[in-house]
Amino acid sequence: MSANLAPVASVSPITDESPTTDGFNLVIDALKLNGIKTIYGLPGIPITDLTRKAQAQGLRVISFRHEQNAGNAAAIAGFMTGQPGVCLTVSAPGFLNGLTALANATTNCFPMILISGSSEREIVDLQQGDYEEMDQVAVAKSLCKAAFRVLNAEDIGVGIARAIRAAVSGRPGGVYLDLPAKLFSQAMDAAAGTASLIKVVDPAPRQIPAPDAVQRALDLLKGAKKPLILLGKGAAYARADADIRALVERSGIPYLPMSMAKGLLPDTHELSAAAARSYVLPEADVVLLIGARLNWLLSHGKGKTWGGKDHKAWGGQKFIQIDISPTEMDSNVRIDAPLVGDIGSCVAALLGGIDAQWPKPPAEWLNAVFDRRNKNVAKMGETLAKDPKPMNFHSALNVVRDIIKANPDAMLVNEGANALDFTRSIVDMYKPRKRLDVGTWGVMGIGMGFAVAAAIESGEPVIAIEGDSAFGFSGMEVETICRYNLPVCVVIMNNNGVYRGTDQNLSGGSDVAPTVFVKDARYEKMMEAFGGVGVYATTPAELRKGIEEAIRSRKPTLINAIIDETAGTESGRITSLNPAAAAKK
Ligand code: FYN
Ligand code: ADP
Ligand code: MG
Repeated sequence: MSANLAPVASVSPITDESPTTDGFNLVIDALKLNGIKTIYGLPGIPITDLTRKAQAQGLRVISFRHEQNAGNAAAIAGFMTGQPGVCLTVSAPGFLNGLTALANATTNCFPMILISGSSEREIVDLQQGDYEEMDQVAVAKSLCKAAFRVLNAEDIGVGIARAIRAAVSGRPGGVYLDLPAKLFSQAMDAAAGTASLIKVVDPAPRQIPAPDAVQRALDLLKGAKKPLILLGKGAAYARADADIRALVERSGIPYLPMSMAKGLLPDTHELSAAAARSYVLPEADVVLLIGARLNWLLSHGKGKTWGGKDHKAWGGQKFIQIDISPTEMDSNVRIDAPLVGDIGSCVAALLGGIDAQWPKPPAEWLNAVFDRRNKNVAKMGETLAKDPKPMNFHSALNVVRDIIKANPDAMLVNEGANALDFTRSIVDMYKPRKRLDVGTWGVMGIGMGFAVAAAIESGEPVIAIEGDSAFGFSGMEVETICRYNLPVCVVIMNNNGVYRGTDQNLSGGSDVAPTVFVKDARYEKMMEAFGGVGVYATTPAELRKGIEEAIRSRKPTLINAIIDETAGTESGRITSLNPAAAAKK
């Protein structure tokens, strides 16, 4: 047990006179003691009363229509706040519905705690067929950082403290906490109960990098002819915004933001190389990774994307990697200068070595990068200026681009294939942690869960740019958005199907192709059904009016943006991952 934990009080015998508490209250008190303000969940056996009592005692309880969406909300609340987001579900099936979000949180390094009620241990373990019988801890274990079960009321304080520490310390991630039904009604002496709770001290301790590791990184960076900084969502999560900006600006090194790091520095920053991505990756000689992993999104740090001869070959770059997880190093290619520690401390340490004498990168490199970038930006400008009929992704997203520029505090949620990829490169972000998307897994279904949490945690208007397919995974939550009257504007890029709406049934039979949906579906009526505003938009002007009005009124709004059904491409920009295409690589 950590020295930070207060000793757990022994259980005093309960007498008729002494005030008592119970498992319900202790769970609520422990969460409140640790600064948790919101529970995202779905009531039912055995946690219905927990949701009622939590609400009665001042926690905000947001009830969803499906646990996966509640889980996604909790996970992104964790990313946005740095505190674990809490999702509460019923036993077995509800628990399983929450697991996709828990696993996604772990994969993305978002701190989250999934708390599920569970059935009687004695019956579950003898497999006697209990109501919603399942060994939930065993199932959760492989999908999260840690899984705990609390059997006795006096251990609730420890259970919640351990869950919080596991979720936020080191590399953040998902944690499962199993609370069997019997626990909630267990009574104990109130004073002993209070004494058993733990307010976690310093839940995510700083991890200071070793001085020799800092020097090694500085030496490598200083000698670079074509240096590049790569910012990942770990850098956004770290909340070291000012120091990261100072590192980029003082070193004068061009930087490339990963999707959820967009806005950490404004996308319009003069050192941004985002619009020259395919140029800088193979050309750079030293790459400083800050909270970004060399996973599939970065082609594993090798192959043609990095200038390698074939898809497996090293491109010749040297890597410096800042990460809190020591075992991230060398996971894909050699890391020449590993810098293990928290991003805030590592970046501050690097800054200590970057003084006025620091050599700016060679002008030849900077000119080449910025020429390429400026050309791409100009080309994009020409495309965005067009007004094709019907509307396409570019002309629709040009509107969103203007609106985010005018409302830089607004939150942007984004999922889909083409709807995701086009939004990422067209819509500039200006502030950190405003862009929330499908992340490391490319998971569909995060949309409405993320939108709900984004509105609740930030209080800002939320614009959710959704592929019509992506929206379908969580669409029922428009009722949740209306019920809590959240300032969410959902924009569905409706091209009648997955990728596009034009595929044919290859058998010639009467079923439509697997990727095709009902033509001209009226999604906006779903929002109207629950009292929100529905807009049918066939032109950029109608779309603009709809989003601007949604931001002004803060009313739940769904805009059905009718996009040319031929406009999308298979899998957006990751067509190469389709097996037939991958086999040819
Ligand atoms: C970027 N670009 C721009 C701009 N920003 N051009 C002009 N102006 C601006 N502001 C250029 C950039 O240089 C690239 O062109 C291109 O636009 C795309 O940029 P992006 O998005 O940064 O790069 P890319 O190649 O798409 O990135 C690879 C990736 C990304 C794997 C990191 O595709 C990604 O995050 N994908 C997630 C996909 C996903 O999860 N899908 C969900 C499943 S869909 P070039 O430099 O010319 O290349 C199921 O089917
Ligand atoms: P992206 O997908 O944007 O490239 P990833 O999710 O792949 O980002 O990488 C994020 C990385 O950031 C992970 O390796 C994680 O360990 C690391 N990380 C997260 N928070 C911190 C932190 N506070 N300090 C250091 N590293 C962190
Ligand atoms: Mg579509």
